[in-house]
Amino acid sequence: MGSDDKLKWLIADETLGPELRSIAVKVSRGERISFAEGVTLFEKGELGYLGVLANYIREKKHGNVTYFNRNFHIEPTNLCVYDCKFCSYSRLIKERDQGWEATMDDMLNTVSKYDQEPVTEVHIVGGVLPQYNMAFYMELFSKIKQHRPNLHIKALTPVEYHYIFKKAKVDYAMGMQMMKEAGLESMPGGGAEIFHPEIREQIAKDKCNAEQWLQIHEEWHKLGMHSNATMLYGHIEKFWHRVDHMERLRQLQDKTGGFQTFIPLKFRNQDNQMSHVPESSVVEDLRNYAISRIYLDNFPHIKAYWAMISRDTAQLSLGFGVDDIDGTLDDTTKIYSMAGAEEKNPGMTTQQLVELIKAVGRHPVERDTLYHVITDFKEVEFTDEKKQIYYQLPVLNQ
Ligand code: V47
Ligand code: SF4
Repeated sequence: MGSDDKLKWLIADETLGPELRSIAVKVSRGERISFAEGVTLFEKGELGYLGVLANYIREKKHGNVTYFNRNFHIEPTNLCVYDCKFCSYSRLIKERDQGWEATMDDMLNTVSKYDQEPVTEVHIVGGVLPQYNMAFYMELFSKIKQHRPNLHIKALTPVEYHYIFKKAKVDYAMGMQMMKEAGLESMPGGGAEIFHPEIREQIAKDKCNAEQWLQIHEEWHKLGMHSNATMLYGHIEKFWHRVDHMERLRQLQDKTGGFQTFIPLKFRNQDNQMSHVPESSVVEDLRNYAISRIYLDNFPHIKAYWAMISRDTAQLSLGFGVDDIDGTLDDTTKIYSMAGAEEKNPGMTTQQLVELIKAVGRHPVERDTLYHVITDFKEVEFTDEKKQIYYQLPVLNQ
């Protein structure tokens, strides 16, 4: 049975309550659901029901296609002037002996390490420290672009931008323009956490607030540029805080159209100030992906960040609205392994990612940051010879 038939069958199910049936009808007509209906989905939607709705939308938008990209991470420092309660990664400045502070040369050396690798993107994000100021990042971005012009720079979040622009006394519009001129091409989705102040003030006090986060993305979108958005869920927030978070994103997206991907981030509780808070179950994670897909009708993509959940959950998520499973990143990212993610040394080869996607009947496509197709892996079987061809192709394009 296809996803259309499954939705029709669900709507005809007389045991389904009127609220859930009316939401299913809206989805079948491509209509937007309301805030109250979003809360209803969280409170009453069972996994099977949510999966039918989310998979219907996913397949209308993307068929079976599942995207991934080839990227690497640079984390300039794990020291931070902020003290987010969920953060397992950051060491406050007073714990400097447990931290690292990469220099400009360290970071450029990391970029050079990938010279022979067919990566298309560098993702730069880390803690906030005074020496990583506006001038530093502008120089870093322009040196990376000089070294490898086709490497897409996806870097920093409104948490860093708000901090460095304030210090440099430039407004958000001017600041983002200057970053663009220096070589920034996209903004990752981090720092969003939960927007509502009732929660944000308890877990991420002092750093940029919801309005500032959204305003920086808006200024970036006004320049014709793209970004992602995240939501850190499954801790002390209530369901309606999640809907509030998505509602604010949906409204900004109606205005600018600049968001590409929504990435729900499951709260991991190892080694942080919220270790007493239990983690969400896999069922709750899948429900959350599905509701994100249903609620955010104007977001093209929903991403499961496989390094944070298990590979099995990443595979399952492809039936619950997810169409992107991030990148082949190697073990350069520490944020998640330090928070208790399943993947201690996150890294998957292209072959592993492709096989993981094919194993659940989906169609793997390697994309660049802006979702242009780099390689369609539908028919590709990995013989040794092919492996070489596919590893070499994008390098030749640099
Ligand atoms: O903002 C920190 C989260 C985010 C924990 O845009 C935690 O493509 C769970 O945003 N448990 C940064 N999450 C990472 C991020 C990201 C990752 C992958 C791809 C993209 C993209 C963006 O990590 C932070 C915070 O929300 N985080 N600590 C934790 N204990
Ligand atoms: Fe700093 Fe980011 Fe950790 Fe907050 S989440 S303490 S801003 S590194």
